[in-house]
Amino acid sequence: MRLGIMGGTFDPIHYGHLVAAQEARAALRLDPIVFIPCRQPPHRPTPPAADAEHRYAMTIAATCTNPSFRASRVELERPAPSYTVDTLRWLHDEEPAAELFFITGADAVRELATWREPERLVELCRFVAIARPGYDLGGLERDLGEFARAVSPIQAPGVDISSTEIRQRVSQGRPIKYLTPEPVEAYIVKHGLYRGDDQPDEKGGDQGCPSRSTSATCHGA
Ligand code: DND
Repeated sequence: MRLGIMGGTFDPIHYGHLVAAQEARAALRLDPIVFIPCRQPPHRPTPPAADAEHRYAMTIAATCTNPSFRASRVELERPAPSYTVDTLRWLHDEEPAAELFFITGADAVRELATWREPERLVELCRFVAIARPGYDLGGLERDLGEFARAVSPIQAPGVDISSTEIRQRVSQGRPIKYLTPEPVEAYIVKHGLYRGDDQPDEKGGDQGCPSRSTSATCHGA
């Protein structure tokens, strides 16, 4: 099995993440691809805007129509911070015969030497670096140095969407339609995420939102 892993904060997940995963899947014949929202990203100074359970529910909402995509709670079940090396060790133990491929933006993988236990990381998996059109792949190899051998760059269509922009748009009352799948948009509205005010959200409410039990039925990651 060639197992793709898409790790992220997913605050919220959007079409940029989904296109990147799909391109990696096609280019390297990966199946399945597991989306793993982190509890607390180790490299960000501030905590995510949305609670980890909300980010997980949105990840399920975005991925459950693709038979090759899964969502996993593995990093939600561990205490923060969510180090990738711990997740890869766990996956390696769970699926010893699987080849592991960690999918990440080319910008993010440039910082690989600063991740926790980078030498162990490159033993456990191959990194798939998603390069958008115009990205200088020569520069990437130079910056990666000794780790370049563990990275497969692939060119992907540029989908210029960021979670930051989606959060800003929501807080300003601007549209996010067509930036993220409709069920994610509906989830954000329903739970009042990213509004930037103090209104309580409806987490755990009874109005038909994705719950843990329906998620498991949908995905079983
Ligand atoms: P992000 O916070 O960048 O996630 O975290 C990415 C992953 O790296 C997480 O699993 C982190 O735990 C892990 N990490 C980072 C640094 C250190 C360590 C681990 C460590 O263990 O020491 P986002 O939700 O912002 O983005 C998810 C992925 O999608 C990223 O790789 C990002 O570059 C990529 N991305 C896009 N790709 C193509 N088109 C777009 C994209 N927007 C984000 N529009």
